[in-house]
Amino acid sequence: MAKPQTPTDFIQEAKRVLQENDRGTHTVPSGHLYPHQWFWDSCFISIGQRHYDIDRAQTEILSLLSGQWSNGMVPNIVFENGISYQRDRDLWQSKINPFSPDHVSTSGITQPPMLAEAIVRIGDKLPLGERRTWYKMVYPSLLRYHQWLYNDRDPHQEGLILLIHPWETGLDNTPPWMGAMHDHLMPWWIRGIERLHIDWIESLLRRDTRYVPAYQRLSNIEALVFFDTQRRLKRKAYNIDKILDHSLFAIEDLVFNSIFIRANELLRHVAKSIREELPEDLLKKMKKTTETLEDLWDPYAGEYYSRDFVTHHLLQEPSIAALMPLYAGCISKERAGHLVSMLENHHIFGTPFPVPSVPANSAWFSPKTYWQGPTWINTNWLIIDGLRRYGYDTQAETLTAKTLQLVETSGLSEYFDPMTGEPAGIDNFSWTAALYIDLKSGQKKKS
Ligand code: 9WN
Repeated sequence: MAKPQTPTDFIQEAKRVLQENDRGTHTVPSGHLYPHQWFWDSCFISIGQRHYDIDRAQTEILSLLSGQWSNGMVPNIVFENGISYQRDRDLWQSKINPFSPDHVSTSGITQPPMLAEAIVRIGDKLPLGERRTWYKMVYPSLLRYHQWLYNDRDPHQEGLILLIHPWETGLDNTPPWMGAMHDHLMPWWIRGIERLHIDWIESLLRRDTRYVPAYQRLSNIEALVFFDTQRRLKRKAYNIDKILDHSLFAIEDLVFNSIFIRANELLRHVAKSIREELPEDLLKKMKKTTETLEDLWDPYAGEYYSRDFVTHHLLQEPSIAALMPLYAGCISKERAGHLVSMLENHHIFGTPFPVPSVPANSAWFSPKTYWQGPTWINTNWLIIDGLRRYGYDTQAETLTAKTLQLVETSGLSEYFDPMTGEPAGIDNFSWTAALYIDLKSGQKKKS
């Protein structure tokens, strides 16, 4: 492994990457592989930018919100203009939905609701008056986004938000989703392609495997199902009622709902700071979401899982999602203690370079395959925050130190091998750089 650079150099290096990926009003996750603006990436990116350029951090979020739909949906991708990106925009054709914005092209699905966190973290860096101005500016969009999640994605008012595409999880090929897919969600014609071993056809259409070794990414079959799911959503013009009649995926995702519970708390905080009253019905729904997280607890396995929206069966494939209720902050101290013991157990999440996206003792564990084993800096950041909330300061500091050291040693990569610390995925990855800056700044403040 490369010799660690000194931390001061490394902050500069992280800023350099963010500047290189800066497109003026937004930052792309990485120059070639991800050439557009992504939702939760921009939230994490702004959390780093706020330490050295608060205006730029605000612009990052405002630029994301320029892609918000008139029904409140915040899309996972706001597309770059220009002829070379026509194919990406055509894939989605989101203009077929009457709520999509006129002036900018976007995808038709969302991503984990990190918006409230980004807004508040930016607010924390502003003097009181400016903070209130900032909150007033973004509050209507934030509120509409949360309302849209309830209106569109909790159709039976059960409290949990359902997702309709693996891309919405942010953890694309995570085992709970891929398990369900291989078990019963695969379209017949894709199963045929799998049996005939002609899935290589898909590799001709993919961008990712041009930049990253194929063994580190989704399989061709998985990618084919992703594109087919996306095509079905487009056919239904991204209209949820029509989609739910014929949907492939409808999953109440644990990561998403944990982040949403926290985001609801932050929305309440923003509203209170600017003396806005949240609508009564929304407050009730928010309370219900918090309570309903407990329905995802499996007492036999001693773990939280995602749930199938239709059957209400828990998807019992272990993944890093298990730790996200720490970030949600609404579980009992006892449950939190149990999650921390999983985090520290060497056979589960306590690998040499933690935290793996799939526990080491799972049959799915593959240390360099995208969301099926590697360590990602954004999930570490969420876990560190959750540990602090429950008073596990020593564990939070240890994980912070390990995360910073991993990045200083292996570089600003997309993800890392949790056993060897080797870099994997694309390099010069924006959220790794931004969250490095944020974690380092937090560490400095403490010392
Ligand atoms: C699809 C941009 C995004 C991240 C996701 C990550 C990956 C996209 C892809 O890259 O997803 O949205 O092409 O695989 O899984 O978390 O936001 O960095």
